[in-house]
Amino acid sequence: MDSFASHWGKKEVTKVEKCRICKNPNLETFIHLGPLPIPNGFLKKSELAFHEKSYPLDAAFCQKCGLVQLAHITSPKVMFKNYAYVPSTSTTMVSHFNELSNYAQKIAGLSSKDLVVDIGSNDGTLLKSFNKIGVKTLGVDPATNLARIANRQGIKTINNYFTQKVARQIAAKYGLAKVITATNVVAHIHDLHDLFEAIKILLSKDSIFIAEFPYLVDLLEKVEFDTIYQEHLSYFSVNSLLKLLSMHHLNLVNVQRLPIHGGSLRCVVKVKSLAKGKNPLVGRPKVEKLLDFEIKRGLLLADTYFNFAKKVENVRHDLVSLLLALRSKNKRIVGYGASAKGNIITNYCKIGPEIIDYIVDSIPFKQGKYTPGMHIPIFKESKLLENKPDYVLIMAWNFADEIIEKQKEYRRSGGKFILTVPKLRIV
Ligand code: DWN
Repeated sequence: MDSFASHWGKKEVTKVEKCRICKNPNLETFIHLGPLPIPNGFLKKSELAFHEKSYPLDAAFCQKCGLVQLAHITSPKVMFKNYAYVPSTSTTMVSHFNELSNYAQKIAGLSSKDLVVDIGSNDGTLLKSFNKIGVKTLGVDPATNLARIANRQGIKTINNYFTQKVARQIAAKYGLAKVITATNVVAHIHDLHDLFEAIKILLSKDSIFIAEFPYLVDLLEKVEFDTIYQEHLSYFSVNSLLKLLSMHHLNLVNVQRLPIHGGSLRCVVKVKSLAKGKNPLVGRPKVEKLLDFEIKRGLLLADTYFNFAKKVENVRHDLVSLLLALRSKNKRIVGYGASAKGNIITNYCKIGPEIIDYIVDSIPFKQGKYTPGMHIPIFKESKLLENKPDYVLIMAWNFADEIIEKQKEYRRSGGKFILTVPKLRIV
């Protein structure tokens, strides 16, 4: 039985006894947001009457390797078997993935004989961009509903978790990958050592692994506490990532900050001891620069995280006060984007249907359902102009520009948007 199955079995929650990267047993928990329902646990009306499980949600800091990580982890089976996150519904995401595939082609020199493997390939949106370039692609994703969508669209997808066992099966059947991608999935995986050994099985000396994940500095600086939830097990800095890669003889050859998802890192990784000069990859100065930046920002100090926890309390207080003040003036407020982070905000701040009348969302799977915990009804986006509420709390702030542009008619009619990141404001 591989490490994945042996770890979980029937358990739904496990306390993290030691750091996921360096095995340090002295993790310092700095924030308690839960217990809360899992943030993608949308409910049908018929399910509202039943007991809804909540799961621990607390984050800890490892002084030894710098990794910020959840102090309890919830079984992937609870979270990912039928998954509600679909990037293809956002033009921001589609254009981001097109840029990523072009970037990968440029630095890896992809041709039609090359294989690209996407870990956590979701509905195949990223692999579609690679297909346009004309390379062979293969997705791996544990969400049965999403793998089915991808396969139906001709994006070959293995419906499973990406483990060493699956990597060996892929290598035997399809050969090694020229590029492996993992966008917003590395932070979701508990056994990072199994993950990187599995990645190495598929990497040749000329291959590259490109990972994108939210950047810890952005989370701290913009108080993006609503991105701390049961799906996100790790919150990476360059410092903690380097510690992890060095344990697997992997090199971080380039890193860049991206604005996507409230601030992310794009990391280019290669197998160590590569022939010099073979790849036009930018050198490591960017890595060193970000490492220095992180030290200056206090990312190696526990106090930084305890101070962050105090800022989160302030955000909760200020947001709830604003919403209650608007309601006291009989203003109607709705939400926009039934996102995982939105469900953290509503559950942590106890913002229910008595404050937010409903939420509009573009994803058909979510429309007609209710949010986990607070049970706020979700409708199609068209309800906004039909109903014309006074205020819209954007709960998918990472797509605020796209949403405000899409709803300029609502704004022209006098509607106002409430944004929480990077600071609480009405636009
Ligand atoms: O890591 C993850 C991030 C990348 O995405 C996943 N674990 C889960 C997921 O988090 P999320 O649910 O907060 O994802 P989104 O994509 O930020 O959620 C956006 C929500 O907003 C979706 O439900 C779709 C909706 N939306 C909309 O209604 N109209 C989005 C856009 C752009 C729109 O125009």
